[in-house]
Amino acid sequence: MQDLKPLYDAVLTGDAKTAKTTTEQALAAGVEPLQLVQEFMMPAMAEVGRRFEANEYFVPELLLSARAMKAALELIRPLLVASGTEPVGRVALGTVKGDLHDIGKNLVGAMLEGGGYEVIDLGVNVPPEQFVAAVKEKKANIVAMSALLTTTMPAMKTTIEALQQAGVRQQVKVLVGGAPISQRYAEEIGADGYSESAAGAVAAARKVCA
Ligand code: B12
Repeated sequence: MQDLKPLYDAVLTGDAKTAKTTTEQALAAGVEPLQLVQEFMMPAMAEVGRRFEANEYFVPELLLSARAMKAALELIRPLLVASGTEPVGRVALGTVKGDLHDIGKNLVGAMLEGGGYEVIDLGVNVPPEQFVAAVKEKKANIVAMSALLTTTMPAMKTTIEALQQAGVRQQVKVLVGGAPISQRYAEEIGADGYSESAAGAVAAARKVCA
């Protein structure tokens, strides 16, 4: 198999151009898209996080790495998405209020689409009212929230409360995820499902809707 360490290095060093060309070459050579994400891109992002924590990387490096990851993901995303089938459910997906991290959310969205769900991507920094509106107006039957900051985790609870207050909590299932989230936290705030990975998000969606 082709040496894919350059993809890992490109994400780690924030080299979007190389991330894109290596991904293109790997896909052309028949490497599984998910393998690129799980074995090279995500470990590189994890190392970026470690360096940030160790004060070896700062916000500009994070941004460059995020941009490189996005460039590669743009090529991979369409390949994860299934085509032509009736959606098995409609998901309102967003990163909660105050939080701008969207790499994980985008991956979750692509996997859910690949799993046959219609995804309404509300973007980042999504206030509770916007999730409520998506349920009411777009008839989403799953609300999927992502949070990457310990300071924005409580916005998940606030959103669940807003769904309750709007009288729509019973008609939706709520999924939560993101690096600081755990099964225990999901249960604590009254979410219906949790997964630590994008692949697991599809299984979680199926489970809560079963
Ligand atoms: C890239 C990055 C950024 C980029 C984000 C770019 C972008 N477009 O997303 C930028 C530079 C903007 C950024 C900014 C900040 N960041 Co930042 N960032 C990261 C970093 C390095 C990687 C995150 C990432 O993309 N991971 C890769 C993806 C694929 O993983 P993931 O998001 O966890 O998603 C997976 C799962 O969690 C799950 N999942 C995710 N969402 C969902 C949802 C559902 C429903 C389900 C089921 C599953 C699921 O599936 C995904 C795929 O498997 C992390 C470190 C880390 N290791 O996580 C820090 C990190 C999250 N950031 C951190 C911080 C502190 C910040 C800033 C406050 C820095 C600052 N001083 O300004 C700001 C906050 C800005 C804001 N208001 O949001 C801290 C958070 C600490 C904490 N405990 O809260 C971290 C942990 C770094 C650290 N170790 O200190 N950041």
